Amino acid sequence: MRESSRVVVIGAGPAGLTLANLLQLAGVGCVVLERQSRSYVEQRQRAGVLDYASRRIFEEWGVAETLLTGVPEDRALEIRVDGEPHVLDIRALSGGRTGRAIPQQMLIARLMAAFLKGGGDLRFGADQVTLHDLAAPDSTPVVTYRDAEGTAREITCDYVAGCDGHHGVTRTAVPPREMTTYTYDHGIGWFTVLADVPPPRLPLFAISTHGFAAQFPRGPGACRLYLECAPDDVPADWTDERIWRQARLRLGDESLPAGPIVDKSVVEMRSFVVDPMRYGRLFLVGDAAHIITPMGGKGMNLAIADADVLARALRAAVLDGDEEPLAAYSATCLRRVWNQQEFSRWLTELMHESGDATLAGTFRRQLARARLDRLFTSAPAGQAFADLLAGG
Ligand code: RFL
Repeated sequence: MRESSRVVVIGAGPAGLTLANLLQLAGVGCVVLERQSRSYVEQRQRAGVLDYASRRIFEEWGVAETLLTGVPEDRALEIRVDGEPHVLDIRALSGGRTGRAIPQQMLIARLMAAFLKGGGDLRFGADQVTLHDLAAPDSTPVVTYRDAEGTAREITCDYVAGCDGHHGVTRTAVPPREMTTYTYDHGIGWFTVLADVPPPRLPLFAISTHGFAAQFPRGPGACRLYLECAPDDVPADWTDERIWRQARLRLGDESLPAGPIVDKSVVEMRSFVVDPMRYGRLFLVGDAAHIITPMGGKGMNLAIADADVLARALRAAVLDGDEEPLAAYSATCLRRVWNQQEFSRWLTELMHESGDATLAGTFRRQLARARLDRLFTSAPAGQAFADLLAGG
């Protein structure tokens, strides 16, 4: 089966579905190929905060109402130090540049519904996706795959968007000599659970000598807990009893209610960036090009920001014949990516070293505590933090 499309988007996560919607709004034709089923994609729970920069992207494209109606503002957060609460008023510190607290799967479901309502072509169960002729000077790319019925298909296109996450296939189509890869292991582990218990009033970071913990709302009746752990821990090391005992101890809240745990995993506390995020007519978007630790909540937001830059560049290339924005795509995105990697690493150090002295010693713990104190007492320090949370 042979067909053609301007753009083939590989992957229907936040990157792929944002890009697909923006291309549809721009009048640029695309086909989205997703390996998994629709229900799998709609139920995958991960991030929970859309930052201000992402909200602005959806506002600028005129889809904020469709995607964000009824979604609460992410207006403040609590940092609890040895059981003592400190509330940062992010709305005031950022001058009103707040994000929205939206579970990733809710955003995915809304993006998918909007794309399909607009007549979008989204194909689930696409297996064995393979890219050909990405950088050939005298031919255009071809994407081959097997559809959900097992039929071999072939799509000729002008551009391919690799939105297939960190373990996808598109990045592997790039010859290693064409890309520089940067990786960093943060040397800590994070054990995370999703639990059906009432969420905290505010997103909560907790610092104590027992180790770092965080608790974030994920909708009205659920929360995500993160617990610092040994880098080689596996989920089986964490019984439900141990999870709730450690959560209560670290959050300094003996009355924290336990409840059903619906998912347990160990998060890779590793960062990864490729440069450039382009090879010929293939453009890597989101986790396919970079991963960041969940500290700071930037993974999904970087994916949305990349998609915005690429959608604008493809619109210029396809509708106006102007390939300059495409030439600038990688550098434009990487500037933001490195800024957010720095923020995430800074926050990781701050939150972990101020509690657990076995990580970097007691001197570094005192430095981290001084930095924390500055956040609570210095308006410019609080504003700089809120500015980074806002993204951009
Ligand atoms: P995704 O979400 O991984 O989507 C990629 C899509 O591509 C599909 N795919 C393929 N399709 C076709 N052919 C192939 N060969 C394919 N291979 C893969 C996949 O099925 C999938 O549908 O990447 P994308 O779109 O770049 O989005 C990235 C974000 O999902 C990611 O950065 C965040 O979820 C990271 N993250 C968090 N980000 C935040 O901003 N805030 C958070 O609080 C936050 N918490 C988290 C997280 C990620 C987590 N995990 C499990 C990695 C918490 C966790 C536990």
